[in-house]
Amino acid sequence: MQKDKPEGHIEPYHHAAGGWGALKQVAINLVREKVSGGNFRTLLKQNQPDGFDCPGCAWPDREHASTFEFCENGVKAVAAEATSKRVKPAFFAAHTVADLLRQSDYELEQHGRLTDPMVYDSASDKYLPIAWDDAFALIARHLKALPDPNQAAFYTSGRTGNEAAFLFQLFVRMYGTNNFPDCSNMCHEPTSRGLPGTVGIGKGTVTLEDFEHADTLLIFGQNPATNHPRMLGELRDCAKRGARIVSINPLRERGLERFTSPAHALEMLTNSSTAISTMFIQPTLGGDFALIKALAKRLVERDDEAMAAGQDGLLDRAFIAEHTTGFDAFAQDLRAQDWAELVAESGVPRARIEELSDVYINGKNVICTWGMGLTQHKGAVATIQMLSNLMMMRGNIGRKGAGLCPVRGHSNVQGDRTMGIEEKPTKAFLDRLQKVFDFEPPRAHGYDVVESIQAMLDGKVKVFFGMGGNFAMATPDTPLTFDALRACDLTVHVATKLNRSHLILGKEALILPTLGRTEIDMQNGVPQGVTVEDSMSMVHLSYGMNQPASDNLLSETAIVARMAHATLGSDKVDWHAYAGDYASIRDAVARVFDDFYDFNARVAKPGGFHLKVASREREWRTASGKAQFVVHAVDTDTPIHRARALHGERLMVLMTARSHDQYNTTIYGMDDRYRGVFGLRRVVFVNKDDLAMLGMRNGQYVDMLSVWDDAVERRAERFVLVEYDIPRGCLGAYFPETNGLIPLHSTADGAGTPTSKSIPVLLSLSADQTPAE
Ligand SMILES: Nc1nc2c(c(=O)[nH]1)N[C@H]1C(S)=C(S)[C@@H](COP(=O)(O)OP(=O)(O)OC[C@H]3O[C@@H](n4cnc5c(=O)[nH]c(N)nc54)[C@H](O)[C@@H]3O)O[C@H]1N2
Ligand SMILES: Nc1nc2c(c(=O)[nH]1)N[C@H]1C(S)=C(S)[C@@H](COP(=O)(O)OP(=O)(O)OC[C@H]3O[C@@H](n4cnc5c(=O)[nH]c(N)nc54)[C@H](O)[C@@H]3O)O[C@H]1N2
Ligand SMILES: [Mo]
Repeated sequence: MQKDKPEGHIEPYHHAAGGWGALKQVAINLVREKVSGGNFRTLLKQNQPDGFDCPGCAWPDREHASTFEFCENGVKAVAAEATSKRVKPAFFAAHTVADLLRQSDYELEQHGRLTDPMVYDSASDKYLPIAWDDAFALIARHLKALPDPNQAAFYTSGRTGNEAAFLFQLFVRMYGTNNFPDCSNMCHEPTSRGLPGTVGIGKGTVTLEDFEHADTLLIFGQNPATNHPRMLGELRDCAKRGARIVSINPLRERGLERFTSPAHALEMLTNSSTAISTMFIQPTLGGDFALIKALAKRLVERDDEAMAAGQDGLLDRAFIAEHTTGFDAFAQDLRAQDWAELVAESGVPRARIEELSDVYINGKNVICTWGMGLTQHKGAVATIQMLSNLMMMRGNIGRKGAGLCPVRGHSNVQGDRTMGIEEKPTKAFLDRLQKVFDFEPPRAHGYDVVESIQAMLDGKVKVFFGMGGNFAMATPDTPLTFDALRACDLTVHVATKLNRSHLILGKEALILPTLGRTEIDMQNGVPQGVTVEDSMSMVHLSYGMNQPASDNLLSETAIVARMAHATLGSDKVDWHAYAGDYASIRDAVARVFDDFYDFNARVAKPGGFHLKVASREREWRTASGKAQFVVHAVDTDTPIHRARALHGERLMVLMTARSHDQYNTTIYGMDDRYRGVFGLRRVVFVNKDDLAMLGMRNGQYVDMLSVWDDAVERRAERFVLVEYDIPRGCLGAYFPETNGLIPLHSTADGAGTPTSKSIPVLLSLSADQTPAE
């Protein structure tokens, strides 16, 4: 799908992350997007107390800081929204959908901002303009015609602000379903499902202030130089203070090694940099569970030795006694655990495990952070629970300078969940909604992302509504997902920019263009602010600064309100009143969620407020009222194990991750600077010794065939082999080009997250070895 540019080349990156290279890229992006002078100023307001929240990632800001928070990829996200390029009705008049389908994801993105609501016309195979009221009438007609509300699914991507998300879930539940597939199903779902079983709540326990007091940081499965660049600034400060930072990542990410802070003039002028990671551990893909269990086992063993020698133990016995249950069974399981299995499954030699264990034990205040490297695996829930166990053993939860830090993706993915975008809502939440809004909410659990796709394939879901995102490309099993969407009676996408999902049509289809967070959202003549919740549970209010990309855009909140009015009428809820004054939505939120008391008053304060996370306060919302140690065995019967048993060492495990120039499915450019890849996306990183074993050479083209227990053939073709510092048996490539290799049914146990980072594949040389044009 993605056409590689002829100038594609590989050139190892030897500099620090950040620095002048990042500044240069900022300038390039502003020019490329033709961002005008007025909108330049927007950038200075990014993450400022009186500005807007960055639509890039969910990393928090220091007090919504007083200094300019610089971030290359935040600028890219803003520039992409503030672009002066437009996709007008004339554009659609000039292109059939079949034409547009031939364009790459990169090309589709480059056309600019959507300006008008459009409806698909099958006679001409084109999108035609439609009046907003007609669009809502069309949606209402379809929704009202469904014999069962569960035949509709309502997707949310994580940029949607709290106000729109709250109103959206209220509408959908009043309509009658809990079918809320959302991007977190593909992202941190294992965190949200795993942590409640150990510490009672599926959120992180730290705030930025804790980073000032941590002496040890373990960074699991994350590439912050690309995906959370502002996190590097925080890590830099930790490193300067002498904190130990360990990266645990199969791929030796250059961006985790050294960082030049663009916010510090001296570092920039002297071209100096700060070393970030003092230690780099490279487990095999999916080996983290065994590695973390090994650290826990080593800790118990050393504690047993110390106690036998009459010394102080190494466990936080007071914490364990007062706050936890299940420790004895957990420790017994660790003592009985075979070392050889842990070493083999983690891919980390015993001596390295012991070194890492020493770092953990010597840390007085330890923070563990993690990203997609832990969550997108079959055993992700168990891995996250094991990490929680490890932290609990030394009381590293609910204490200053220590704690659990899942690093979320989309800027409001955590807030959307808090607002009730949840296919498995709790009874308490539904009861409350029922009381406040006087209706009978649906009680049956709804479909997540993968289940929604299956339901569409089975004819059980006929209407798909996407609040943002790019459902067709972000999800696994691409050809099947396309079939699923095409089987719908109606597909609707609320979007800022054109993407492939808009071209994978149900029998009828709509594109509804919306305001971005950087734009002024005027309702009844009053500019409205929206709130978001970041990865550390800070809730803040933000106002757009730019003129809207078109006069014919509606805010997401207005879209929900008008769709709700058209479908349900306004007898029970005055949708227009809510959409006319977002503060009134916040008042409703406060009536539904106790933790949002005085919402409007508290969020008016610059920087907002911290939403209570009970586990941070050592209040355990588990069944026992205590934090729970959970026993898990190493899983040695996974699709990977089974495929390896069949194919031996030629079976490789592939992970799919982000390049530096993409935002999920949005391709901003063709480079991955820190990994030294330029002008190419179809690359596959491979270990040198595996190349020799396979009889292949760096630079050759290969096809990937994924090997699952079903009989379906899933292939991805013509990827360039790039020799890289990655463990043997492991491969890395970018998504979404590789999503077709992942079957719908391969998901994380207990979370439903596609296993995007453990795909068993076989490589073969492509028939055509001539370089791309
Ligand atoms: N610029 C930019 N920013 C973004 C995004 C973007 O696409 N572009 N996406 C946003 C979103 S939605 C999200 S969820 C986050 C994602 O941010 P990350 O969590 O950093 O996501 P990935 O790029 O998928 O890469 C994860 C890292 O995990 C490592 N990894 C892969 N498999 C394993 C494993 O088995 N074990 C370990 N220990 N490591 C492993 C990879 O080498 C890689 O360094 O970023 C958010 N921010
Ligand atoms: N193989 C593989 N697959 C993955 C992953 C992986 O690591 N590997 N990562 C997964 C993860 S972590 C995630 S979060 C998902 C992401 O899945 P999604 O959230 O569905 O995808 P995005 O690419 O972030 O969506 C981009 C689109 O959102 C629209 N958009 C942007 N801003 C706004 C806005 O303010 N409002 C509205 N309404 N629309 C807007 C634009 O039209 C843009 O084209 O992908 C998942 N898929
Ligand atoms: Mo994500």
